[in-house]
Amino acid sequence: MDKSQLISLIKVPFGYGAGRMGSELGPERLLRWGLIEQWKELGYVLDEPSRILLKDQWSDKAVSVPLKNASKVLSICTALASEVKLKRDEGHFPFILGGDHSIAMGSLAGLTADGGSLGVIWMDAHSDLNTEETTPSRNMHGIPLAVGLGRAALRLSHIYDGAADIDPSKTVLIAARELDPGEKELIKELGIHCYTMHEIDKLGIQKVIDEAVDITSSGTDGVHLSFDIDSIDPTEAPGTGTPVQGGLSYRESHFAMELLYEAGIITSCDFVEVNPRLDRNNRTSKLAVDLIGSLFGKRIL
Ligand code: 4U7
Ligand code: MN
Ligand code: MN
Ligand code: MN
Repeated sequence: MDKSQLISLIKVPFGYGAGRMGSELGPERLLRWGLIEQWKELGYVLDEPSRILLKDQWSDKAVSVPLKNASKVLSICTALASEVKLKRDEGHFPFILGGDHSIAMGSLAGLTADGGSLGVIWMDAHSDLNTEETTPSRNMHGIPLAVGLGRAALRLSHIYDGAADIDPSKTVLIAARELDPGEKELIKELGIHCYTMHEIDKLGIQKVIDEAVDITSSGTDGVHLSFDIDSIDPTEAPGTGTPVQGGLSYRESHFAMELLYEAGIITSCDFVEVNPRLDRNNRTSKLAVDLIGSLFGKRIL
């Protein structure tokens, strides 16, 4: 991201894809803790106050996807996809603020609709690679990457006309530590680069990010960062619906964002799964704002 490129903040206050509600409160809370002012202090310009996808864009019309709240999720994703595509076509940096992680299907559909090839960095305690067949919860925030890779019955092209599957060899998982059996099989079958917490412990976060940058940026037209706050350890980020022990430390997560800024490869971003209802003293919301700062070049000195 360079400062001449306008940032399009797309707020998606939507939490029906998760098992518990509350992430729909994320966007307003991050704004309250100074997200927009921080961008301005760093020298960025937003293309307009902010875009918001609202209730009237959710539909309850019947759909054939056998998962919880499928029709609401699909309608918000279709609306989001067209917004993301519009902003990308205008040359802006789409920053999608969730909301639960099911909305990433909308981001990916909008980003692939122009036919370019997209690298994806998925920072998450989970891989979000369940399908309609393998999901143990039937929650839609557990499937968006499988949909993005064309491995579920639901496809990105069902969400948005012209959207294309993402190449698994240009996809990297970082911070994974809770994978379901079907997800593990898919990772192996597709050969997805998966840096679990074990690899992060072994190699260090700097090497992991360096490799992820190479994998996702060579031969692609852009790299999308899909950042699930549950990638971070729950001691630092308790305000999320599916916390898992043993996550990224405070500094590892900041360092990762700082390195991604330095690499200069990220062309769009989802920031999801902050649940203010489950938070303690706004710790998670404040950390989220700080991390976004690091991703956009905020430095200690
Ligand atoms: B998140 C889970 F079973 N895998 O499918 C599922 F463990 O977007 C969790 O990464 C999914 O927070 C978590 O429901 C989705 C479960
Ligand atoms: Mn996720
Ligand atoms: Mn997760
Ligand atoms: Mn979650």
